[in-house]
Amino acid sequence: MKLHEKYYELLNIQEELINRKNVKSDFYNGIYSRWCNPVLTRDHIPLSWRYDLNPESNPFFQERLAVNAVFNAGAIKFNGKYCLAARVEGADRKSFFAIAQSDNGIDGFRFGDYPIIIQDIDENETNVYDLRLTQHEDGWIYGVFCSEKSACSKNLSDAVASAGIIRTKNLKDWERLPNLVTLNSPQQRNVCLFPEFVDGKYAFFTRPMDDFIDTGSGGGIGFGLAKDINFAVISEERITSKRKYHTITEAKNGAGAVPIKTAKGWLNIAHGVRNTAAGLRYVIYVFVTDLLEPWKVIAEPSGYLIAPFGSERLGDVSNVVFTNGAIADENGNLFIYYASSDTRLHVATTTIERMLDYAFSTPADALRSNLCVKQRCDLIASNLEFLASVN
Ligand code: M1P
Repeated sequence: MKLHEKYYELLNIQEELINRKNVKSDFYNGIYSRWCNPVLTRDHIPLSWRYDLNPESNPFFQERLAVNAVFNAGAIKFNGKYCLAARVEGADRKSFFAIAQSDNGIDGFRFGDYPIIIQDIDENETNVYDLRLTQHEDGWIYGVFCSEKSACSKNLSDAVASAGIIRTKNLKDWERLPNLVTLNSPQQRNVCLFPEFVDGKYAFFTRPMDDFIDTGSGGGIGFGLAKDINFAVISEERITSKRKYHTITEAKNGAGAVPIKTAKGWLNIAHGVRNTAAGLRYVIYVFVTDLLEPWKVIAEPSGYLIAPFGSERLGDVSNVVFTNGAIADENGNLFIYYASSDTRLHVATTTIERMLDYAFSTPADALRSNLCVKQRCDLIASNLEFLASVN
């Protein structure tokens, strides 16, 4: 029996998409480069995940299980390949995870044969999303993700979010562990495991929240320790990067990529959310924490690192950029994978050196217009003086 001719047509189009070379865009800020093409979109999803290829059961070659979006991805370098564990959202609104690999981290990402299969430990778990991949010093690669279920209240949108944990040694076979328990926070999202033990324990960034959407009394990104990863329990969450009035984190914030160890501290690339008349606006920001006391912020440049730009502004959830994965190469190159508007995934490239310069030399948020304009006037004054000295 022959395959439908449309199959070959779509396959050619997809091969062109995957083999398309990415090019740096002309965006400039001296901190990172943007790239013209997204690294992953729903059009990268293999046809065999969407179509029934058998003409007998699919005479019209209809898409049987459509994919709505490919976005928020965990990231890791594994066997020399740049590997992304993307959030794939079906047209049915349920998300799952799938690994795509590339040789250079900026283009050529290709999905494997199957999505990640996660053991079902709770029949009420309805959705899973935003996997953060950690190569831990204990030898395992961990994936920490949001596990969501209905709150079973009168409001159908009320949900309960917790942190699910899986682990693997080969990115193929995954073992599921019990969800993280945070004794003082009823809900958790954006939980992220550090790659190293802290005080001999597993260290996490958490996001204490009272409610599913609003963090309520949750004051920012938390830091907590768990003795045993097989039954991970955090009894105390210390707030690290705080939410602050009239800043990019006023409504909420959350850890993003797994903390990156540098000579000057743990480099953290997180997200901040503020409310606007047009809804929530998500941006990506940076803070650095102390190497020995990773709950202590030692640098937090004001404002955002990445905000939705140009066509990134539009999508299923517009005005959002979000990251949950970055890869730091041994030579200091850094690949930040960020999604725009919950629709597609991009890469921004930079170096650890540039990011540390950005983190430690950009002034902190002065928190008031009066003081912020003073910061700017100080910059202008020193520039005018410098220009006069060089002319
Ligand atoms: O829609 C924007 C983001 O919303 C959530 O992030 P947070 O928990 O900070 O509100 C997540 O669902 C994330 O996946 C999504 O991109």
